[in-house]
Amino acid sequence: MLICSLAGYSQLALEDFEGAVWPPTQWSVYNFQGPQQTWIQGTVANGNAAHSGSQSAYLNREQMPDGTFTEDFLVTKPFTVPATPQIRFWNYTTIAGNSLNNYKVMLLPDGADPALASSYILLEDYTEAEVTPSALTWTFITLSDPELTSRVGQSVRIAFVMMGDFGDRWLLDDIEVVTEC
Ligand SMILES: [Ca+2]
Ligand SMILES: [Ca+2]
Repeated sequence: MLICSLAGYSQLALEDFEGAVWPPTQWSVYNFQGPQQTWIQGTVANGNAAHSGSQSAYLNREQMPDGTFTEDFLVTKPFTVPATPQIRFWNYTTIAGNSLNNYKVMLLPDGADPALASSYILLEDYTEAEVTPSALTWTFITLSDPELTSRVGQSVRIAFVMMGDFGDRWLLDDIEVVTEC
């Protein structure tokens, strides 16, 4: 454990979305497709779930023209990739059964324009059953990826992306990037 704790470059500190500012400082929200809904602060007071405390990140579902899909990005602040990096997050969907959304974790390389969807590199593509086997239950996901590992010491950002057509709603909480021990 001692070796692990000393191995660190700085990492992405745990973001619990409990702050008053939305999005959290240096985080970004991009609404690339689907004009109505975007990532907002989820609050228990407004009927949204939270894994920690009383707030989370929340993206509602949106009706789209057939054959087209929403594309909403929640992007972390820049951080230096630590040794043996692992992305960790808790997530939650709200409707039982597969609502056919597509969920992605993507990487924004150092110096790339965060306002362009084409700047991001796909790390992992999840079906709804993979991210949340059960609706209305918080599920913990860990992701280690060679693309991220290849950038140890570089400043990057991570994007959480949902695509869908009136599928499910997605909530995220307690996101961090750490050295895997
Ligand atoms: Ca929280
Ligand atoms: Ca569902």
